[in-house]
Amino acid sequence: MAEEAAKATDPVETFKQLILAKLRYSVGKDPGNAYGHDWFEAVALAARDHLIDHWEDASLQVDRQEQKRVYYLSLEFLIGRLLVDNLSNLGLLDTAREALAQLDVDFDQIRNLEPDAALGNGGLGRLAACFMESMASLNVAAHGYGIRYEHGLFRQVVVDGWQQEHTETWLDFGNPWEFERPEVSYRVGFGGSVANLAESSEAPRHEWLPNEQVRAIAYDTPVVGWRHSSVNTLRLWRARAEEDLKLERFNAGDHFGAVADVVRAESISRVLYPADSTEAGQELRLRQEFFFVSASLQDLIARHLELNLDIHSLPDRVAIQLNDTHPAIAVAELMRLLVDDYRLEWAEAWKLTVATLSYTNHTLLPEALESWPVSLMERLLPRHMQIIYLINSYHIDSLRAKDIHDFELLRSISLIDEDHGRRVRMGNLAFLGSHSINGVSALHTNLMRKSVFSDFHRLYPERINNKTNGVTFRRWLYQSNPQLTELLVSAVGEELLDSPETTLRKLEPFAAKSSFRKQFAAQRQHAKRELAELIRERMGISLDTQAIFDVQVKRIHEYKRQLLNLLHTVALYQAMRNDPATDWAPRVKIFAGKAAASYHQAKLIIKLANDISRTINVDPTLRGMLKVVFIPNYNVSLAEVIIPAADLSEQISTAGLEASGTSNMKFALNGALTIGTLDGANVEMSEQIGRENMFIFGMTAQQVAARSRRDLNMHAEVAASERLAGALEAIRSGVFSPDDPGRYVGLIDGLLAHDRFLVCADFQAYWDAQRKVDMLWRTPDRWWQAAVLNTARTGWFSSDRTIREYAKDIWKVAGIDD
Ligand code: B1N
Repeated sequence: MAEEAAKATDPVETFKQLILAKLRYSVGKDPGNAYGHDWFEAVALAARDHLIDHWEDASLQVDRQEQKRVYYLSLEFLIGRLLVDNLSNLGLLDTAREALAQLDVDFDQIRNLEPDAALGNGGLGRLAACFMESMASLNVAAHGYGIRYEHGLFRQVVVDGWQQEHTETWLDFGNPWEFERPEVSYRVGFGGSVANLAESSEAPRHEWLPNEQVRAIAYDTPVVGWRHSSVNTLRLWRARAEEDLKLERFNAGDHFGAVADVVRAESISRVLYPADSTEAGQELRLRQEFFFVSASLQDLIARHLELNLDIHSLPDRVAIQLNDTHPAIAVAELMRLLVDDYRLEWAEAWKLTVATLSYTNHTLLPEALESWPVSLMERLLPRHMQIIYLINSYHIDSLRAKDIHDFELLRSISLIDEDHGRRVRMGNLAFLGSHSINGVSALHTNLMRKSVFSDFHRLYPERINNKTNGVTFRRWLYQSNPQLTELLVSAVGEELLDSPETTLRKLEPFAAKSSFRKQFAAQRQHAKRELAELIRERMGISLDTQAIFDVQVKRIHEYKRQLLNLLHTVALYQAMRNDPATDWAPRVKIFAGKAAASYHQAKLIIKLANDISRTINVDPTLRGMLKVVFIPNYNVSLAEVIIPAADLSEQISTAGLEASGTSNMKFALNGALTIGTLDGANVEMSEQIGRENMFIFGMTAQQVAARSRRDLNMHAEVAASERLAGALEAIRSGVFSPDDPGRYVGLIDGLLAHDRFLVCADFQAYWDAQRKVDMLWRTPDRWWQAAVLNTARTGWFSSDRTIREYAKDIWKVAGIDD
């Protein structure tokens, strides 16, 4: 009897019974005939029950305490897998592991069956996911709003060294984390005309009469904070046609025409645009942007009014953060709702809009700044186009009233670009409609003040502020690197788990302890063996885990300079071959990342990495001193395996072009040393970690800016460096592409003639920095001392710190946990 009673209160036993119940009644299987995925689903559903209990409480509490709510509008949420994240934040990870073990199921096998939710391209989308987790952990009452893409970022397959894109199908087996809310649905209009309803004596009144309506259906995913502090909601919208079938057409025999509207409407939430730091620029993209913005604004206003609050109090209870300009149409849509639907005076509506909205800029690259042709806007969103014209003219009037008449200034801050075929500048719209505009690292914010928004900054000097990015340590340390976490906890105590930002610093003295350094290095060995095993399984390449694991994983983009890394690889290869007797530090060069499908140069760089890998890996003269691997299909779950295994983190963008970077922080947190330029958040990392514990090289942003655009011919640089010339010539002449010797002629000649990203100009400095890497590697005491200090001094880059700053400075939300 006592045994029975003990069993009933044993959490492992309770969780086990819950899993079995889910398996039987929700999945419809018995343990005897369940597949791995069935078990995954049963465990996820069991975890979800626990989430729900906390979820309801959290929402009621927000209303009772009259807390201000934060709405994070983002076209991307790069979430990855959720099982371990949720279990570990609920404090159920060990319980679940043990319960499954008792059922003879291997937890580590089933966790890998969860598909990645890849609803984002790269850093911007992953930042949104880290922020959602941090907001829940800090008890900020927040909703994420985005699109529930049926297909996330494409699956990258590498065939004969070339990238191919395949549709990603994360929803094939359903999604146990989400709740469909068919009752939460809004109409979103497109096209049509604008009616003027005013009687002659009244003020003008307008009504938009769209000629197309699409339904937005809500899908909610609970987001639980650390130690289930609170549970927030990620609400993603799916597009549906108003009518499933035009029966009249169908009966008339037009079977395709009968569903044409369905296809047109539902294409809005079909697929994520695979553009990262480049403009997507197509009509469907604008439809996606307006679709999710309109549904989200309607939803949050409805929630506000349901609490019996007045529309005038919107900014007191609501803060809306625009993640880049992708949701910038919110400025015009909120104005339309306030003026046309809620009948507010223009001036009052404008005051509320600016007080409610704030905007984060993530890039200064001119090719990434969004603008839409006026003609497209007029056709798709005629009322919004009118409103944009009105905002623009009221703004210009207000400046003239302040005696500002400078034509060039007025031209540069205009919402309409008149020079490139009349386009609406979404950055300017977002700036003007927001009370706060922030950059994502100190350098980036300063450059924003000096470049894209310099004129706005002169007019509104208080608006631009900096919020340096951060990453959630729960995912990027505790979950992805449990061995290191355990070691850190053994050194500085359990406190690390709850307040890593302060506790990590206590690790500093351990950097001087040889026994601790050895344990730190042993942990790295463990992670390297796991990665090597993955690479052997997937690619048949075996690696020496004693070699430096030198890693560059991120989107493939010219400004990120994977090409610089490849030139170094080739130059190192040639040096090793010429001088095999030298005691070279063995290296494994690891690359991964996706290229936008239409970005030909980036795809050629992937091919080059694969060509170089193919040649070098089989060269017997190297005796395994150098290996090159390009791991296909980089995504969040692969990052979780790669980052803990890195010795060297490559953050080598042309200075001034990477707004922040966030993988740089994840690598340093896990103890990798950074080789990098003074770009983005690398600058602040070097301040926190100490330049002596990193390998900083190359031109500064100032030097890059000073180099004239006409002066990008690199023949002088190449003539001055035999090493660089040798590497370029080997690639150009087909050493790595004997099957197609001319493959890289254009690439290399282009680089010599016009090296926009200054690859050649930084080559020598990069080479020298890499030799310092070799030297430090040969003195393990010093290497591991620096590695420990990297981990110890990265606490500031927690996204909890970032979110606290947003909460205090921008959203003005009170009472969050410290
Ligand atoms: O945002 C990250 C930064 O850490 C990176 O430095 C920055 O490159 C990245 C258009 C973008 N900027 N712009 C984009 C993404 C998708 C798209 O369609 C632009 N991504 C970034 C987080 O701050």
